[in-house]
Amino acid sequence: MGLFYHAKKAVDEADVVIEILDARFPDLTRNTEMEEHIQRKRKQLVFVLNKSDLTTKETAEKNKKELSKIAPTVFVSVKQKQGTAILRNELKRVVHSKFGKKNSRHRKVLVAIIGYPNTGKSSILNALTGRRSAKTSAQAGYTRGRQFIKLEDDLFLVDSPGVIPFLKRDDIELALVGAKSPNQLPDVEGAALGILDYMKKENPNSWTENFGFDATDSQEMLDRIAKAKKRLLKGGGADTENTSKIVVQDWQNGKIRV
Ligand SMILES: Nc1nc2c(ncn2[C@@H]2O[C@H](COP(=O)(O)OP(=O)(O)OP(=O)(O)O)[C@@H](O)[C@H]2O)c(=O)[nH]1
Ligand SMILES: [Mg+2]
Repeated sequence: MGLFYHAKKAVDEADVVIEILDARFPDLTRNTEMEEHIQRKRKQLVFVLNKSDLTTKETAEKNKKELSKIAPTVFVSVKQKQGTAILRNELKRVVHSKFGKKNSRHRKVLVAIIGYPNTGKSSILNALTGRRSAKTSAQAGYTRGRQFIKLEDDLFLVDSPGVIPFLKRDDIELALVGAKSPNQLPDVEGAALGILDYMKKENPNSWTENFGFDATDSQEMLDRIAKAKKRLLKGGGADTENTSKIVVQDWQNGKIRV
């Protein structure tokens, strides 16, 4: 069965659905197709803004305020071990308000964890249970099926594969939000240039802050990064292909940021 099958099935089986968003790009990592499905099926939705260590507190707060108009929202950084206790409490609150206190439930309650590839679904599941039950990876598209993991007696978390909406075909955007790894991008150089353009637009000083120098445009910048990293072709020209892979990877890992 395909990845989408498992993600949709996780939603269908669940009582509560947690959608994990990237705190840097909440709008670009929302799967509105899936949200409509969640709404049709009358499942309770909770938003999690993960990787909030890669954004400022102000941005995280602003995004939380916006999303809270739609569904309960919690921001988390698995990396800095922040927000997971709050998320666990929020989850219990939502489950209790839906089913009453534990003893009156009489059946298992399932909480599905869904989201774009690489947003940290499996990491959040592990942070919630305090065990390394789900495998995680910097490679987008790592989780391939559903996995059920016990949080407490009759409360189970369901990990699911990352999915993107069917109509999302923009590789630059998917590279930007980390949903496609460098080896999944036919035009990795285009993606690197797109990321550099995004950085410049968000913060005009970001090239200097991250690389120690500036350039007039992203193509020149990529060339200069290649030379600074000594990524050169045989003839001495810049190896932009390999440099692009590094730029995309470093961006997705948060090693470079705006
Ligand atoms: N900086 C930062 N990185 C994180 C955080 N949470 C997860 N990551 C990293 O993000 C990458 C993806 O994490 P996963 O938990 O595998 O993400 P996923 O959503 O399960 O990914 P798929 O199964 O591929 O859809 C890993 O390299 C994690 O270490 C976070 O809070 N901050
Ligand atoms: Mg996963």
